[in-house]
Amino acid sequence: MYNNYTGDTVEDLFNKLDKLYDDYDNIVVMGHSYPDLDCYGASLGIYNRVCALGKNCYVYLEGNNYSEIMCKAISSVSNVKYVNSSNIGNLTNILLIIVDVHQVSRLENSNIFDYCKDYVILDHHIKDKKCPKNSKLLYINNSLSSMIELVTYYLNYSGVSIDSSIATIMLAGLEIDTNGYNLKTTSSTYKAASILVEMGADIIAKQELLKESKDDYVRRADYIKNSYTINGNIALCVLPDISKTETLAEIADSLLTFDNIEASFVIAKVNNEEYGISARSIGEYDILKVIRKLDGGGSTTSAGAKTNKSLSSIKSIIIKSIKG
Ligand SMILES: [Mn+2]
Repeated sequence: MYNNYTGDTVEDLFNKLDKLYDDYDNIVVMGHSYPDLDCYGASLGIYNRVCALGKNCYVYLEGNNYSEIMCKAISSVSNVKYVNSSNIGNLTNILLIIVDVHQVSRLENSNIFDYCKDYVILDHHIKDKKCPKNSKLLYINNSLSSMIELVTYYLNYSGVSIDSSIATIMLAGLEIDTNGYNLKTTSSTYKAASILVEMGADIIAKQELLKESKDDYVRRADYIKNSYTINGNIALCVLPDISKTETLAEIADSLLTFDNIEASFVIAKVNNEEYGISARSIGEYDILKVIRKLDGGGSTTSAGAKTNKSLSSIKSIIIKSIKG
Protein backbone atom coordinates (compact mmCIF):
# COMPACT_ATOMS: atom_id res chain seq x y z
CA MET A 1 0.00 0.00 0.00
CA TYR A 2 1.53 3.34 0.99
CA ASN A 3 5.20 4.03 1.43
CA ASN A 4 6.54 6.92 3.42
CA TYR A 5 9.65 8.84 2.51
CA THR A 6 11.91 6.52 4.49
CA GLY A 7 10.85 3.76 2.11
CA ASP A 8 8.97 1.90 4.81
CA THR A 9 5.64 0.37 3.97
CA VAL A 10 2.76 0.88 6.38
CA GLU A 11 3.17 -2.71 7.46
CA ASP A 12 6.73 -1.84 8.55
CA LEU A 13 5.27 1.12 10.40
CA PHE A 14 2.68 -1.04 12.13
CA ASN A 15 5.34 -3.57 13.16
CA LYS A 16 7.62 -0.84 14.49
CA LEU A 17 4.78 0.72 16.46
CA ASP A 18 3.82 -2.62 18.00
CA LYS A 19 7.42 -3.16 19.10
CA LEU A 20 7.90 0.34 20.44
CA TYR A 21 5.13 0.02 23.05
CA ASP A 22 7.18 -2.66 24.85
CA ASP A 23 9.58 -0.05 26.23
CA TYR A 24 6.88 1.90 28.09
CA ASP A 25 4.48 1.45 30.98
CA ASN A 26 1.86 3.80 29.59
CA ILE A 27 0.83 4.75 26.09
CA VAL A 28 -1.08 8.03 25.71
CA VAL A 29 -2.75 8.94 22.42
CA MET A 30 -3.31 12.63 21.76
CA GLY A 31 -4.72 14.59 18.84
CA HIS A 32 -5.08 18.29 18.11
CA SER A 33 -6.99 20.85 20.15
CA TYR A 34 -10.66 21.19 19.17
CA PRO A 35 -10.55 17.49 18.28
CA ASP A 36 -12.68 16.23 15.41
CA LEU A 37 -13.88 12.75 14.61
CA ASP A 38 -10.78 11.98 12.56
CA CYS A 39 -8.39 12.51 15.43
CA TYR A 40 -10.76 11.06 18.03
CA GLY A 41 -11.67 8.02 15.89
CA ALA A 42 -8.02 7.38 15.02
CA SER A 43 -7.09 7.71 18.72
CA LEU A 44 -9.76 5.16 19.66
CA GLY A 45 -8.46 2.79 16.99
CA ILE A 46 -4.89 3.02 18.26
CA TYR A 47 -6.18 2.67 21.83
CA ASN A 48 -7.82 -0.63 20.88
CA ARG A 49 -4.67 -1.90 19.19
CA VAL A 50 -2.49 -1.05 22.20
CA CYS A 51 -4.96 -2.56 24.69
CA ALA A 52 -5.09 -5.75 22.59
CA LEU A 53 -1.34 -6.08 23.17
CA GLY A 54 -2.01 -6.01 26.89
CA LYS A 55 -0.51 -2.56 27.39
CA ASN A 56 -1.86 0.29 29.47
CA CYS A 57 -3.31 2.89 27.16
CA TYR A 58 -5.17 6.20 27.53
CA VAL A 59 -6.78 8.64 25.14
CA TYR A 60 -5.91 12.19 26.10
CA LEU A 61 -8.95 14.48 26.08
CA GLU A 62 -9.04 17.77 27.94
CA GLY A 63 -12.79 18.01 27.37
CA ASN A 64 -13.12 21.76 26.84
CA ASN A 65 -14.97 23.49 24.06
CA TYR A 66 -15.91 20.42 22.08
CA SER A 67 -18.28 20.44 19.14
CA GLU A 68 -21.72 18.88 19.47
CA ILE A 69 -20.63 16.01 17.21
CA MET A 70 -17.60 15.33 19.40
CA CYS A 71 -19.74 15.32 22.56
CA LYS A 72 -22.17 12.88 20.95
CA ALA A 73 -19.29 10.66 19.82
CA ILE A 74 -17.61 10.63 23.24
CA SER A 75 -20.83 9.69 25.00
CA SER A 76 -21.51 6.87 22.52
CA VAL A 77 -18.31 5.05 23.53
CA SER A 78 -17.70 3.07 26.70
CA ASN A 79 -14.75 1.14 28.14
CA VAL A 80 -12.14 3.69 27.11
CA LYS A 81 -9.66 5.08 29.64
CA TYR A 82 -9.07 8.80 29.31
CA VAL A 83 -6.47 11.06 30.80
CA ASN A 84 -6.26 14.87 31.03
CA SER A 85 -4.08 17.56 32.61
CA SER A 86 -5.45 16.81 36.09
CA ASN A 87 -4.22 13.21 36.17
CA ILE A 88 -1.52 12.81 33.51
CA GLY A 89 1.00 13.54 36.30
CA ASN A 90 0.14 10.18 37.88
CA LEU A 91 1.51 8.29 34.88
CA THR A 92 5.17 7.40 34.50
CA ASN A 93 7.28 6.12 31.60
CA ILE A 94 4.88 7.39 28.94
CA LEU A 95 5.04 6.99 25.18
CA LEU A 96 2.95 9.72 23.58
CA ILE A 97 1.33 8.96 20.22
CA ILE A 98 0.45 12.17 18.43
CA VAL A 99 -2.23 11.76 15.76
CA ASP A 100 -3.66 14.05 13.08
CA VAL A 101 -1.32 16.95 13.94
CA HIS A 102 2.42 17.53 14.22
CA GLN A 103 2.84 21.03 15.65
CA VAL A 104 3.26 21.18 19.42
CA SER A 105 1.29 24.44 19.65
CA ARG A 106 -1.75 22.70 18.13
CA LEU A 107 -1.78 19.72 20.49
CA GLU A 108 -4.73 19.12 22.79
CA ASN A 109 -2.25 19.91 25.60
CA SER A 110 0.79 21.77 24.33
CA ASN A 111 2.50 21.35 27.74
CA ILE A 112 2.41 17.56 27.47
CA PHE A 113 6.21 17.35 27.22
CA ASP A 114 6.38 18.33 30.90
CA TYR A 115 5.13 14.78 31.51
CA CYS A 116 6.81 12.70 28.84
CA LYS A 117 9.71 12.98 26.48
CA ASP A 118 9.21 10.14 24.02
CA TYR A 119 6.71 10.50 21.24
CA VAL A 120 5.56 9.19 17.89
CA ILE A 121 3.95 11.39 15.23
CA LEU A 122 1.33 10.05 12.79
CA ASP A 123 -0.18 12.67 10.56
CA HIS A 124 -1.64 13.30 7.11
CA HIS A 125 -1.09 17.08 6.87
CA ILE A 126 1.71 18.69 4.88
CA LYS A 127 4.86 18.69 6.96
CA ASP A 128 5.55 22.01 8.59
CA LYS A 129 8.94 23.32 9.68
CA LYS A 130 7.60 23.42 13.25
CA CYS A 131 7.51 19.62 13.31
CA PRO A 132 9.46 18.44 16.38
CA LYS A 133 12.60 16.57 15.41
CA ASN A 134 13.23 13.93 18.07
CA SER A 135 10.31 11.58 17.58
CA LYS A 136 10.82 7.86 18.09
CA LEU A 137 8.82 7.34 14.90
CA LEU A 138 7.54 9.82 12.38
CA TYR A 139 4.97 9.09 9.70
CA ILE A 140 3.56 12.05 7.83
CA ASN A 141 1.83 11.20 4.59
CA ASN A 142 -0.16 14.03 3.13
CA SER A 143 -1.60 11.93 0.34
CA LEU A 144 -3.54 9.99 2.97
CA SER A 145 -7.23 10.95 3.21
CA SER A 146 -7.36 10.84 6.98
CA MET A 147 -5.76 9.32 10.05
CA ILE A 148 -8.70 6.97 10.26
CA GLU A 149 -7.77 5.41 6.91
CA LEU A 150 -4.30 4.55 8.25
CA VAL A 151 -5.57 3.34 11.63
CA THR A 152 -8.25 1.18 9.97
CA TYR A 153 -5.50 -0.63 8.08
CA TYR A 154 -3.51 -0.90 11.32
CA LEU A 155 -6.47 -2.60 13.04
CA ASN A 156 -7.12 -4.81 10.05
CA TYR A 157 -3.45 -5.79 9.78
CA SER A 158 -3.35 -6.59 13.49
CA GLY A 159 -6.63 -8.52 13.46
CA VAL A 160 -7.99 -6.36 16.29
CA SER A 161 -11.75 -6.10 16.65
CA ILE A 162 -13.40 -2.92 17.88
CA ASP A 163 -16.79 -2.01 19.32
CA SER A 164 -19.45 -1.12 16.81
CA SER A 165 -19.68 2.38 18.35
CA ILE A 166 -15.99 2.97 17.63
CA ALA A 167 -16.26 1.61 14.07
CA THR A 168 -19.21 4.00 13.61
CA ILE A 169 -17.21 7.01 14.84
CA MET A 170 -14.32 6.01 12.57
CA LEU A 171 -16.62 5.71 9.55
CA ALA A 172 -18.14 9.12 10.34
CA GLY A 173 -14.67 10.64 10.76
CA LEU A 174 -13.56 9.20 7.43
CA GLU A 175 -16.62 10.72 5.78
CA ILE A 176 -16.01 14.14 7.37
CA ASP A 177 -12.28 14.31 6.61
CA THR A 178 -12.86 13.47 2.96
CA ASN A 179 -15.88 15.77 2.77
CA GLY A 180 -18.11 12.85 1.80
CA TYR A 181 -15.51 10.74 -0.08
CA ASN A 182 -14.32 13.57 -2.26
CA LEU A 183 -11.10 15.11 -0.94
CA LYS A 184 -8.02 12.87 -1.32
CA THR A 185 -10.25 9.85 -1.77
CA THR A 186 -8.63 6.79 -3.31
CA SER A 187 -9.61 3.17 -3.66
CA SER A 188 -7.84 2.59 -0.33
CA THR A 189 -10.19 5.10 1.30
CA TYR A 190 -13.25 3.20 0.10
CA LYS A 191 -11.59 -0.04 1.19
CA ALA A 192 -11.10 1.44 4.66
CA ALA A 193 -14.80 2.37 4.73
CA SER A 194 -15.66 -1.17 3.71
CA ILE A 195 -13.44 -2.63 6.45
CA LEU A 196 -15.12 -0.36 9.03
CA VAL A 197 -18.56 -1.56 7.96
CA GLU A 198 -17.31 -5.14 8.28
CA MET A 199 -15.99 -4.27 11.74
CA GLY A 200 -19.50 -3.27 12.74
CA ALA A 201 -19.94 0.41 11.85
CA ASP A 202 -23.65 1.18 11.97
CA ILE A 203 -24.85 3.31 9.04
CA ILE A 204 -27.92 4.61 10.87
CA ALA A 205 -25.93 5.50 14.00
CA LYS A 206 -23.37 7.22 11.75
CA GLN A 207 -26.11 9.38 10.23
CA GLU A 208 -27.42 10.22 13.72
CA LEU A 209 -23.92 11.23 14.74
CA LEU A 210 -23.51 13.53 11.74
CA LYS A 211 -26.92 15.16 12.06
CA GLU A 212 -27.01 18.87 12.76
CA SER A 213 -29.72 21.12 14.14
CA LYS A 214 -32.01 22.95 11.75
CA ASP A 215 -30.88 26.27 13.27
CA ASP A 216 -27.25 25.49 12.44
CA TYR A 217 -28.22 24.58 8.88
CA VAL A 218 -30.19 27.79 8.39
CA ARG A 219 -27.40 29.89 9.88
CA ARG A 220 -24.88 28.27 7.55
CA ALA A 221 -27.15 28.76 4.54
CA ASP A 222 -27.39 32.43 5.45
CA TYR A 223 -23.60 32.80 5.55
CA ILE A 224 -23.31 30.99 2.22
CA LYS A 225 -25.93 33.29 0.70
CA ASN A 226 -23.70 36.22 1.59
CA SER A 227 -20.54 34.75 0.07
CA TYR A 228 -19.17 35.88 -3.27
CA THR A 229 -16.78 34.54 -5.87
CA ILE A 230 -13.42 35.73 -7.13
CA ASN A 231 -12.40 34.87 -10.71
CA GLY A 232 -15.68 32.94 -10.94
CA ASN A 233 -14.33 29.83 -9.22
CA ILE A 234 -13.06 30.81 -5.77
CA ALA A 235 -15.66 31.46 -3.08
CA LEU A 236 -14.99 33.96 -0.30
CA CYS A 237 -17.20 34.22 2.73
CA VAL A 238 -16.87 36.55 5.73
CA LEU A 239 -18.90 35.62 8.80
CA PRO A 240 -20.36 38.50 10.80
CA ASP A 241 -19.98 36.91 14.25
CA ILE A 242 -17.25 35.44 16.42
CA SER A 243 -17.28 31.80 15.33
CA LYS A 244 -15.73 28.46 16.19
CA THR A 245 -12.94 27.29 13.90
CA GLU A 246 -14.99 24.23 13.02
CA THR A 247 -17.85 26.43 11.80
CA LEU A 248 -15.45 28.10 9.38
CA ALA A 249 -14.31 24.68 8.19
CA GLU A 250 -17.88 23.47 7.71
CA ILE A 251 -18.79 26.48 5.61
CA ALA A 252 -15.61 26.16 3.57
CA ASP A 253 -16.57 22.50 2.94
CA SER A 254 -20.13 23.43 2.00
CA LEU A 255 -19.01 26.08 -0.48
CA LEU A 256 -17.13 23.41 -2.44
CA THR A 257 -20.39 21.64 -3.25
CA PHE A 258 -21.60 24.44 -5.54
CA ASP A 259 -21.29 24.61 -9.34
CA ASN A 260 -17.99 25.98 -10.63
CA ILE A 261 -16.47 26.45 -7.16
CA GLU A 262 -12.97 25.00 -7.00
CA ALA A 263 -11.79 26.53 -3.76
CA SER A 264 -13.19 28.40 -0.79
CA PHE A 265 -11.95 30.80 1.85
CA VAL A 266 -13.95 31.58 4.99
CA ILE A 267 -12.95 34.35 7.39
CA ALA A 268 -14.35 35.13 10.83
CA LYS A 269 -13.26 36.41 14.19
CA VAL A 270 -12.47 33.40 16.37
CA ASN A 271 -11.96 35.45 19.53
CA ASN A 272 -11.73 39.13 20.43
CA GLU A 273 -8.23 39.53 19.05
CA GLU A 274 -7.87 37.14 16.16
CA TYR A 275 -9.38 36.21 12.83
CA GLY A 276 -9.45 32.63 11.67
CA ILE A 277 -9.30 31.64 8.02
CA SER A 278 -10.36 28.25 6.76
CA ALA A 279 -9.71 27.23 3.17
CA ARG A 280 -10.63 24.23 1.08
CA SER A 281 -10.01 23.06 -2.48
CA ILE A 282 -11.53 20.23 -4.48
CA GLY A 283 -8.04 19.33 -5.66
CA GLU A 284 -6.58 21.41 -8.47
CA TYR A 285 -6.33 24.82 -6.86
CA ASP A 286 -3.52 25.10 -4.26
CA ILE A 287 -5.01 26.99 -1.32
CA LEU A 288 -1.93 26.40 0.83
CA LYS A 289 0.11 28.95 -1.11
CA VAL A 290 -2.52 31.57 -0.22
CA ILE A 291 -2.83 30.45 3.42
CA ARG A 292 0.97 30.50 3.85
CA LYS A 293 0.84 34.27 3.13
CA LEU A 294 -1.20 34.48 6.34
CA ASP A 295 1.34 32.29 8.21
CA GLY A 296 -1.10 29.38 8.25
CA GLY A 297 -0.62 25.74 7.39
CA GLY A 298 -2.36 22.58 6.29
CA SER A 299 -2.51 20.80 2.98
CA THR A 300 -3.11 21.96 -0.59
CA THR A 301 -6.78 21.02 -0.24
CA SER A 302 -7.48 21.85 3.42
CA ALA A 303 -5.69 24.63 5.27
CA GLY A 304 -6.20 27.30 7.86
CA ALA A 305 -4.63 30.25 9.62
CA LYS A 306 -5.13 32.47 12.65
CA THR A 307 -3.94 36.05 12.62
CA ASN A 308 -4.05 39.42 14.39
CA LYS A 309 -4.27 41.22 11.04
CA SER A 310 -7.33 43.35 10.24
CA LEU A 311 -10.17 41.97 8.15
CA SER A 312 -9.40 44.31 5.28
CA SER A 313 -5.75 43.29 5.15
CA ILE A 314 -6.66 39.58 5.33
CA LYS A 315 -9.10 40.02 2.45
CA SER A 316 -6.61 41.95 0.38
CA ILE A 317 -3.87 39.35 0.98
CA ILE A 318 -6.23 36.57 -0.15
CA ILE A 319 -7.60 38.44 -3.15
CA LYS A 320 -4.14 39.62 -4.30
CA SER A 321 -2.75 36.13 -3.94
CA ILE A 322 -5.66 34.64 -5.94
CA LYS A 323 -5.51 37.23 -8.70
CA GLY A 324 -1.67 37.31 -8.43
MN1 LIG B 1 -7.55 14.54 9.91
